[in-house]
Parts: sequence; structure tokens; C-alpha cells
Amino acid sequence: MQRIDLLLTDCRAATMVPGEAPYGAIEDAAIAVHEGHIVWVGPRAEFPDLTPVNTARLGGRWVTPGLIDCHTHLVFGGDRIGEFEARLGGATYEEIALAGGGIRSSVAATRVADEAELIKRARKRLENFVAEGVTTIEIKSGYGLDLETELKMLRVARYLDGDVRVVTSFLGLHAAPKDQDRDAYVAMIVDEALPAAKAAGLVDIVDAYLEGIAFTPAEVSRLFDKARSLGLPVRLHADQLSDGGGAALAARYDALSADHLEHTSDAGVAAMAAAGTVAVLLPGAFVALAETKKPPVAALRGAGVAMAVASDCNPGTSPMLSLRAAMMLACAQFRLTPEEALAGVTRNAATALGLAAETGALEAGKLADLAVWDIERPAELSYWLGGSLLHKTWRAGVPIVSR
Ligand code: DI6
Ligand code: FE
Repeated sequence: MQRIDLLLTDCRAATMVPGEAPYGAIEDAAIAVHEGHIVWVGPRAEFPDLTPVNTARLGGRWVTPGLIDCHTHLVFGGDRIGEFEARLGGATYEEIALAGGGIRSSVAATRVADEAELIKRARKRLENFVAEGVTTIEIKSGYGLDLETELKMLRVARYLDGDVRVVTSFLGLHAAPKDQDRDAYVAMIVDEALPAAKAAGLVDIVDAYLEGIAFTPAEVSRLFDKARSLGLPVRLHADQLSDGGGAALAARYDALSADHLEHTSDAGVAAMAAAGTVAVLLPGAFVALAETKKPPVAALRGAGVAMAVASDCNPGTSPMLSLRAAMMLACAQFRLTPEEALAGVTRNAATALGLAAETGALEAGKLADLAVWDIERPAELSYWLGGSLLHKTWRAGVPIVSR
């Protein structure tokens, strides 16, 4: 008789495994965990002869995969509250950026902050995500824009790995510094900073910001060619404020994801579908910037592009400390179904991070990243804007939040 570390019973499971039942749901489920992995999931009546060391009876609560926030800029110095007020006074995001504010103001504050300070402030933000069931979070660099500060941001992100799993993205092409030749800057990022960050083990994915106010397709291609030669996957901030052909460029490089996509064309959608690139939708930035052009959700859905949802937590365009709020806004603003929103922060978010084999669904072989909720139906996770619904979380079989 095989022993197992932990058995969850008296629960309902939204496995998010594609199949007949919405949410891959199992009423009256049992979930067996051994050595950090799920070893069995199914109806309790069919549970095989395994003897648990520990049993958790969950009072009929719902269990989902631990949530995954696949796009954040969680590490930064300073704040941009004044910019928020300036926009409310009539200034646009682009005007503020072109005047030297925006991303560059976060860069100045991040350069002067030491690592301990950045850790303290990012950890405080992270606590909000942990408290609502997040077990994996992606964190980008991009407020350094010099070699030293980009590496500092990535070290801070790695340091935060603990209660949650941290995936890092190198975002050296986020904004062109005003006081430096553009070409020289791109060359420094491509030829020095990225190889140095990779050599230090600090990079999981390479990201860039393709936009009129940021970098051109030619500049992004230089970076992505280097990423490819280093064996690193890529993703892209694409078509947020204008159609820059970002979705198609991302697809050409077999990107894990293309993110934002408000202005993506039909051709961009088709290219993403062919490449298997995930569409990451970021309703927080859409709402905070009071945008009106929405991402082509119906076209993405029709083409079979997997959609993820993320907070884009950043000090400028998405001051958002809640992934569940992003789920609700993805439904209310972008017309995702609650099931699509939950897939967007579990299964599809895992795919967007290259982690689909490890997490994002409740099935045997995956890590035991589990969230338990005080809800009546899985749709409730997308229904409330704000509020606390979480009962408990495990990361790889280790309990995180207990109340
Ligand atoms: N993500 C980004 O990287 C940019 N917009 C977005 O949604 C800029 C973020 C910033 O202004 O700091
Ligand atoms: Fe972003």
C-alpha cells in the first residue's frame, strides 16, 4: 500500500483540466499530494487504496490551482501618484513620458534605492497577492536601464521567491534613456546587460516594450535574436497604445506571450494562433489609462488563442495589487467568461510562463500548488471586485496562508 503525504477531502475541485465539465469541476473530490506533487485527483468515491500521513477536510470548499500572475513590474523605487493626479488634470500618458516622466521617473527612483529597500517595498506589495491565492508570480526588470540597476532589480525579484514561486523577465528595452545615444543604449542592453544577467542566472524570459514611445520592431528584433542565441524564451508588450505589428513580431519569434494587444489586427491574431503564443490581457492598465480601444477578445477566442489575465502591477499604468480584481475587470470590460478568467490566471498563465508542464491545473504529475476558497461556485472568483475569499494555499505541497 502506497503512502501519501497529504489527502484533501470534503471539497469540490475546479481542476481547470480541459474536458466536458465546465472548469474541469469534480464534485466531492479527493486530491492526493506526495513529495510536493499531485499524485491523484478524482471523485472521492473512486479514491484508490493510499494511506495519507495527513488529511485536510475542507468543509465542502472549492479548490483551484494556485493562481498565477504572469505579468507584473512588482519591483520599483518611488511612486507615480503625482502622475496619476496629472492625468486626472488632463495630461496623457504619452505626454508625461515624452516630458521625461513616466517610466523614466521610476528609473531615477529605482537607481537610488538600495536592494534592502526595494525588497522591503516589493515584499509588502507581494503580500497582497499571496493573501488572495497567488502561488506563482512573474516579475520584470526595466526600471534600471543600466546594467547595474537591471541586475539589482532581478536579484531582488529572485530574492522574493519563497511563499510564491518567482519567474523573472529581463525588460531592458522598456524606455530609451534621454541622456544617451539610442543605438548605444540598445547595444549595451543586447550585448552586455542581457548576457550578464543570463550568466548570473537571473533571467527566465526576455521581454521588451514595442511602442511609439518605447522601442521599434528593428530594436526589439536585435534583442530577440540575442535571446534566441542564449536559449532564452521571449515575450512582448505589444500593440498597447498603437498597432505596431507587435503581435506578429512576437509570433515570428515563437514568443511565449504577447501582452496588452488593445490595437492588435486580425493578421496579428492569426500569427499568434499559428505560433501558439498566449494573449495576456491586462485590464488594470486599460482601466487606469481610461482607454477605450479593447483587445480583440472575440477574434482571439475564435482563432483559438489561449488567453491569460494578469495584474500588470506597476507604478505608472496599472497600480493594481489584486489578481482577482484583474479577473473581474477582464470579465466586465473585455467580456471574458468567468471560466476564461480563471483559466487566464491558472492554466493559460502557466503556459505564458513556460510552466504548463509543472503548474496551472489540478492533475497528477503537477506541483501541488493549490488554493482553497470560501465560495459557492468558481464564477464567484470573477464576480467580486475586491474582498477576501481565500481560505488556504499550498505551494508545492507546503502550506502558505492559514486562517
Ligand atoms: N506595462 C509597461 O511596461 C508599460 N505599460 C504597461 O502596461 C509602462 C509601465 C510604466 O509606466 O511604468
Ligand atoms: Fe507591463
